[in-house]
Amino acid sequence: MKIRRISARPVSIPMNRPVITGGGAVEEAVFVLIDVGTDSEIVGRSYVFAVSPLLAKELVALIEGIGGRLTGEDIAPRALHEKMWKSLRLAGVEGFIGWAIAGLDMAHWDAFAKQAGMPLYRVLGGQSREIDAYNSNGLGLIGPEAAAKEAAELAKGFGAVKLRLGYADVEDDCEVIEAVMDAVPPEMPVMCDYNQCLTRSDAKVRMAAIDDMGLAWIEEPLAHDDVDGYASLCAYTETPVQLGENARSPAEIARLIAAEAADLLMPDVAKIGGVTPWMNAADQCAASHVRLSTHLFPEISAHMMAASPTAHWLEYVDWAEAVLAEPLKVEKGKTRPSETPGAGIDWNEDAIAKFAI
Ligand code: SMN
Ligand code: MG
Repeated sequence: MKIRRISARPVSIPMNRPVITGGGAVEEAVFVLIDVGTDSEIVGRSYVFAVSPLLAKELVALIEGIGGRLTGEDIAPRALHEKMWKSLRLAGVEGFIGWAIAGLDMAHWDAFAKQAGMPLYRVLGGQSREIDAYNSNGLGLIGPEAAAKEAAELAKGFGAVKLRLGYADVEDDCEVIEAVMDAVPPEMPVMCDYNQCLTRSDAKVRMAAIDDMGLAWIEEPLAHDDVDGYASLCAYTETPVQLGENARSPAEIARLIAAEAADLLMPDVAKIGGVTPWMNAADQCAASHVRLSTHLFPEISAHMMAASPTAHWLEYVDWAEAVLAEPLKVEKGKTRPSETPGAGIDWNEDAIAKFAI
């Protein structure tokens, strides 16, 4: 099965609940939808999150440019990943170029699994299993009353919720944590995310205040690449420290593990460069007995989690749902990967026409 055509279409989907984090706001969900056509009927599909609307056009150009150079190649995802990586390493395969490679890699895996007639998790050697899912929609910096109301709604049908922190004062952080914990069912895990907004000294103060509040994890309190800062923070914090959504390669995951810079890891399939490097990172977490969660992209992430021995929590967001034919279902806090051949990504073309940029 050979690659024939590539298309990348930007869409902007209004969010049900904008996410205002301590590290920046996301008010509309801008995605680039990728179709890799082949010389059979099979089309490999995936999407990447452009984060900012400013970046959609450039991401489309990179995906079509990098993907276009693979015309005529066999759909062999690992070999194609190596090819893309080697052809761009002089330019640098991190950041934006890496996201384009990741989108193409995800579409290649989708096509490869479709050709095998199997859901992606089986092609990765996994088994269908229940995966714990937390609701990561909303819960931005909206104050204790609004956060409590939203948390009660978001907790329905989910195993946990995650709130964003980094209010002006540490007392505000504590107040919101208490309000959210009171609003969700007793014993429901509550995660929190600082989105890299604290300095080392701020972090010392905030960690001291929130460490005994019973949070399930504290995510990205420091700049994501402050490996030494994280190593000492992990040593003095009782609550597990979660990190990894900004890892740009499996090598970065290896460094975080070696430095004991995180108790838990959650690589992002796009930021790390695709399914191929994500599974490499997952294997390192398994080898080092580190619990592994996902970041965004819930549909394809469910497949990768089903093939990951230390799978922990799947991050559920509904941001791409409007343009998907079959959104991921979460019931009673659990999800499973889709059963149709591929990664479970199919388009709702009417919605795409409506949200096209
Ligand atoms: C997050 C990432 C990207 C956009 C909004 C929020 C956040 C998360 O770090 O982990 O969900
Ligand atoms: Mg995060």
